[in-house]
Amino acid sequence: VDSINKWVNREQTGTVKNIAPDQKIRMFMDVFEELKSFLLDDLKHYEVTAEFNDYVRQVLEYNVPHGKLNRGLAVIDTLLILKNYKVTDKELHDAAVLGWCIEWLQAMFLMADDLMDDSLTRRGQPCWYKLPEVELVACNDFLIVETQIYKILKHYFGKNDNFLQIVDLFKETQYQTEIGQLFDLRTQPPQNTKAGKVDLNKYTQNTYDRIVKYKTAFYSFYLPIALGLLVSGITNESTYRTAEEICVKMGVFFQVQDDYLDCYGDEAIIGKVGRDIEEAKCSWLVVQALHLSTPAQRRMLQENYGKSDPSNVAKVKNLYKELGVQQVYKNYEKDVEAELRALIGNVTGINSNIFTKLLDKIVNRQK
Ligand code: DMA
Ligand code: MG
Ligand code: MG
Ligand code: MG
Repeated sequence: VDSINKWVNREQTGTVKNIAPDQKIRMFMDVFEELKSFLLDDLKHYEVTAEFNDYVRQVLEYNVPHGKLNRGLAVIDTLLILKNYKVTDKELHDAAVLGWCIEWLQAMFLMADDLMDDSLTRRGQPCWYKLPEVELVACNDFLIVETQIYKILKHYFGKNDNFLQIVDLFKETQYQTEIGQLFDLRTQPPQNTKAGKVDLNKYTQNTYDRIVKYKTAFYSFYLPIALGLLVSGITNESTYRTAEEICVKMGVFFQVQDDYLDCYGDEAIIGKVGRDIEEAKCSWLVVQALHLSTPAQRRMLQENYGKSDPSNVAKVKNLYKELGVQQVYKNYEKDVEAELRALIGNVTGINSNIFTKLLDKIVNRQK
């Protein structure tokens, strides 16, 4: 809580007047340092030597803080909006700690996801498992990162009445995401029989919607808002259900953007190399392409989708171009933004800016 005063401008009344975005990020990073110190210090209870303490430090520094931090910061924004910027240091600090727990969860999922997706880079650096000194040890590393979420929660919230509720929310969200990853990974063909085994019949809109709702929407959108509601002291169930409905829609939109950027994004900006075509992912793009394809075009996809050879990938991208998939995306983006703004406009009983703030961050995103 001490670190909070450094970055918050206060009126004499003690309420927060204003937090500039860069100030907010600096404060958030201060809390990261605090959590990292807590966890590394706590390792002394496990007979961890300096060498291994340093390894855990590297795991954290490499994997946790380098993203956009949208999810973590959304907890703070939700608190500030719901409390009309009248918050205590304790509330802000709690929101920052819970925000970081989402970033820890995200780090854990990405470390595992990159290994399973055969990815090369993440956030502008090699994937953790790609480091020669790491490789499959990454599996234990992401388990450590996951358990640290619960070490943090116990340390900061263990004596709170709502401790069990917080833990259950994290575990439930984690399970939803894992189920989503199961859908994702078992819709693509198994790694070792990839060539020629792509089953295009699986790549339907329904299947797509189910995959991305579970693998992305809950942890990326519902969890930050739900934690923001929780630190703001909101307990009525109907608010959480409204939030879930909007957040799931927004989360699906976010993953459609991720799929779009995988093919059309700038690697230098998104910080990762797109591999959805090579991996035969049930991507939004291939679902749209199949929907628009003639039987001949479908055969052509069958021949080329899910192969690593650049000439096969180029043929798939060419077909997307022929079918105007990019324009389909632009239309979808406009439609879903309008639909979400209408849905948010109908929210009653709570300041709907908590949703607008999230939506504004992702509309037209390039990364
Ligand atoms: C991301 O799906 C989902 C989780 C739970 C990490 P993805 O594989 O499309 O993500 P990315 O493109 O970032 O690897
Ligand atoms: Mg991936
Ligand atoms: Mg994946
Ligand atoms: Mg992706």
